[in-house]
Amino acid sequence: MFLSLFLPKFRKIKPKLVKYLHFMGKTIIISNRLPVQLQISNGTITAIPSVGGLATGMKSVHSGGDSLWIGWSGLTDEDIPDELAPKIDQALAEHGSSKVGLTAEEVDGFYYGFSNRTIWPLFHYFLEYAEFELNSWNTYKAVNQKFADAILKEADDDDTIWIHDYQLMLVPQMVKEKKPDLSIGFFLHIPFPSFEIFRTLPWREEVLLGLLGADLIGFHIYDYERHFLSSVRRLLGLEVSFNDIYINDRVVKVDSFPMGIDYKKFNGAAKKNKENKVEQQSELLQRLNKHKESDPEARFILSIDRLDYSKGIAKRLNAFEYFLNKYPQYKEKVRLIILAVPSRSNVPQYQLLKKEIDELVGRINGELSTVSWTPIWYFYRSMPFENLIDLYTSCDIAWLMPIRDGMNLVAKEYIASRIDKTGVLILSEMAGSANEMNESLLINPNNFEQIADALFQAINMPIEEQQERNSHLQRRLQRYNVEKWANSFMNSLNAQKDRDAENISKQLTEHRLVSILSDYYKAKKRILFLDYDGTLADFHADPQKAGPDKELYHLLDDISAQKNTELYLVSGRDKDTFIKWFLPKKYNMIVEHGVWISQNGENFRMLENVKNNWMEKIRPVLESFVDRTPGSFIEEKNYSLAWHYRKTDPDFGNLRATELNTVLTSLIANDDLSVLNGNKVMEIKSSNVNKGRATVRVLGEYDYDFVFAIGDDWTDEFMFQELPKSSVTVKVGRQKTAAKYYVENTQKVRALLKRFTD
Ligand code: GDG
Repeated sequence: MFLSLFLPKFRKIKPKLVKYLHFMGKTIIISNRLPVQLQISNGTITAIPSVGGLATGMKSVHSGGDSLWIGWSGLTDEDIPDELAPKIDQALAEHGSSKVGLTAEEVDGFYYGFSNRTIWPLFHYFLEYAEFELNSWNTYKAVNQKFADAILKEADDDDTIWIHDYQLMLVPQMVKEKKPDLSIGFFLHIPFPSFEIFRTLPWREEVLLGLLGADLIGFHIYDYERHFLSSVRRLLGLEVSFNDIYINDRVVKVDSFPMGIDYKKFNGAAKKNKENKVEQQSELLQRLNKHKESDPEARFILSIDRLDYSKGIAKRLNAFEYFLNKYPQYKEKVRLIILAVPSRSNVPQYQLLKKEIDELVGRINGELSTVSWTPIWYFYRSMPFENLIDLYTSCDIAWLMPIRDGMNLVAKEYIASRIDKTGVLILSEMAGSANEMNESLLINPNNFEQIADALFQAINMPIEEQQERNSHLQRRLQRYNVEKWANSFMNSLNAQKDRDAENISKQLTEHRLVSILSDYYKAKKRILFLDYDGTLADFHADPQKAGPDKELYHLLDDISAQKNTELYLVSGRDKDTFIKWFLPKKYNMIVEHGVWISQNGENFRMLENVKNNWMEKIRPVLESFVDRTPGSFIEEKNYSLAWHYRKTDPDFGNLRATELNTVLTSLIANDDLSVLNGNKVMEIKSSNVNKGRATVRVLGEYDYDFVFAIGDDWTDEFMFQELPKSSVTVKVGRQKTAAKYYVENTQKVRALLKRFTD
C-alpha cells in the first residue's frame, strides 16, 4: 500500500523521552514503512515527511498526546554506512519515528517475498500468482519478530499499539505474548478473502493466531470482517458471538471501519487550484486546458492507480477499446489519461504487467490515433500532489476499475476535488469504497457491455444529475473523513480496554479465592453445585463418550469426603448416563436440568412432576433438521429432547439453530415447554424445569452457610440468578453472565476445586 505517501506530523520528541512525558500511556503506530523518506547526500541525512492520508488521521488521534511510529526506513542495513547510522536515528527521532533495521535479504524474503508474492495475490483473489515458499515464510516470521521486539523495547503496559497491514500480521500475537496488558489494535488495509481462498495458505492457522493477538481487528468493510470470522470459526474452531471472538481467556473484537480521506485537503487544494492565475498554473494544467479549449466537446477520462494487477489497468485499456468500437462517435472526442504509479518493480509479476500495459497502450494508440487525436495519454511515474489535483479537477470522468481493492482512496479524492460538484465517477463494484459510493456508476470490471454503457452514460449525464449525485457523495466523505476513521478505531480500541477491565474485575484472582476459601473453611454447612460438561470435563464431539477420568473421580471423592460438605452434580444429561458414571460413587446428582434427583447413592426420583407426551409432536421436527443438517443428532432424554449441532459446519449449524428456534417457538406456543439454547445444543423441555429451580429446592432442605455454583453455559445462568445473593457463583469462560466470577477453562475449574480439599 501507499504508506510511504503518508505523512506524520509528530512532535519533535526523542522516542525514548516520549514515555516519560506521558502519564496516560503513549500511542505506538507500526507499519512496514515509516512515514518519512530518508535522503543521503554528501554524508548528510535528511528526513522528509511523506504525504498521505493515514498520517493525517493519525495526527488527529495524537493531537493531545505523544506518539511513536515504528517501521522500516526504506534503506537496507547495507545501504547505511556505519558512521551515518546514529545520524539516521536522530533524524527519524525528530519526526517521532524509530526504525526497524532490515538487511537486503530480509527485505527480499519478507516484503518482496511473502508479503507481495503470497499474501497480496492471495488476499486479492489472484490465486494463480500466489507462491508458497517456505523460505519467504520463515523470513516473514523473523522480520515480524523484529518489529515485535522493537515495540516491546519501547512499550509500557499502559500504551496503546496500532499495527497496520498485511506485512505485519504476526506482530499482534508476538507482542501480546510478552506483554498481555498492552492494548493492541490491528487494521488490514487490503481485503480479507473468503475462507475458500484463505484456506489454501499453508500457514493459515499461524496467520489467524498472529492477528488474534490484537484486542481489536479492523477491516474496511463488513464483507472482509465476515470472511475473517468465518475462517476463524472454521480453521481454529473458536467460538464467535456476533463480532466477538473468544480465545483462551480473551475476547477479541472484530469490526469494520471504512477509511476516509482528508477531505479538506483535497477540496481546499482544488479551490486554490481554481483561483490560480494562468501563470501560476502547472504546465500540466495549462496543457490540459488548451486541449479543452480547442474542442469544448472533448472529454477527459481519468484512471489513477499504482501499477498493480489488482487495479485492472490492462482490463481498462481493453474495455476502452471496446467502448470506442461500440460507440465510434466518441473517437477523436474522448481521451483516457492513465497515471500508473511504479510499484514493487522487483516482483516479476509486476514487470510482466508493466510490459503488458506498455504494449497495450502502444497497440491501441497505434491502431486508433489520428493526426489530431491520441486516445490514451499514459504516464508511468509518480506525480507531485499539485499535479494530482490538476488531474482530478480537469477530468470529466474518473474511471476506477480495480479487479479487487481493499478500499480505493483515489475514488474518494476525485469526488472531494470536484468543487462545483460536476464530474462522474465510474467505480468497480470490487472496490471497498463501492459500498459507500452508491451514487457513482457502479460496474462489474468483467462486463465490457456494461462498462461501455456506463462510459456512454457518464459522457451524456446532465450537469444537474452529476451535481445531485456528487452532493450526496461529498456530504458523506466530508463527514466520515480520515480523522473520524482513526478516531473511531481508537475509541473502539479503548472501549475494548474498558470491557477488559470490567472482565478483570470479575476474574477469580488468587486474592479473591483466598477470601472465598476462608469463608468455606469457616462455614458450618456447605453445598457445592457443579455442572458437568464444559465445567468439570471438556466437550467431546460425541457426548456419550465423554466419560469422567480418574483425576476427576479423585477430585470429587476428596470433596465429598469433607465433613459438612454436600456436593451436587447438576447436569442437563440423561439419568442413565449419570447412573452409569456416578451412582456407584454415591455423589448427589440432579439431572435433566432438574427433573431427577439422586441423593447419597439412592435411586433417582422425580424432583418435578413433568410430562413427556409432547415429544411425539416435536421429535419429527427435530428429525427433519437432522436429515438436513449433516453432523447434527438428537439426544432423547426421559423428559426432554436435545438437538446437538457441535459437529456441524459452524455457520451452517448456527443458521439451522436459528431456523429451528423459530419453528419451535411457534409450535410450542400453547404448551408449557421452553427451548434452552445451550452450548451448541438446543433442548426442549418443560418450562417449570431448570437448574435454578432445582438447586433452590435442594437448598431448602438444610440451613447452608456456604453455597457455591459453577457452570459454563446458558442453562447454568438459572442457578446463578436464582441462588441466594451471598452464594459464590462462577462462570467458566468469559461470556456475559450473572455469575460473580469467572475462570477460563476446565483445567482452571479443577485447580479451583482442588483448593477446597487442601
Ligand atoms: C492500499 C489498498 C486502500 C496515487 N498516485 C499518486 C499519488 N497517489 C495516492 C492517491 C491515494 C493513494 O496514493 C493510493 O491509495 P489507494 O487507496 O487508491 O490504493 P493503494 O495504494 O493500493 O492502497 C487500498 C489503501 O491501502 C488504504 O487503506 O484503499 O485498497 O490497496 O491517496 O492520492 N499521490 C501522489 N502522486 C501520485 O502520482 N502525490
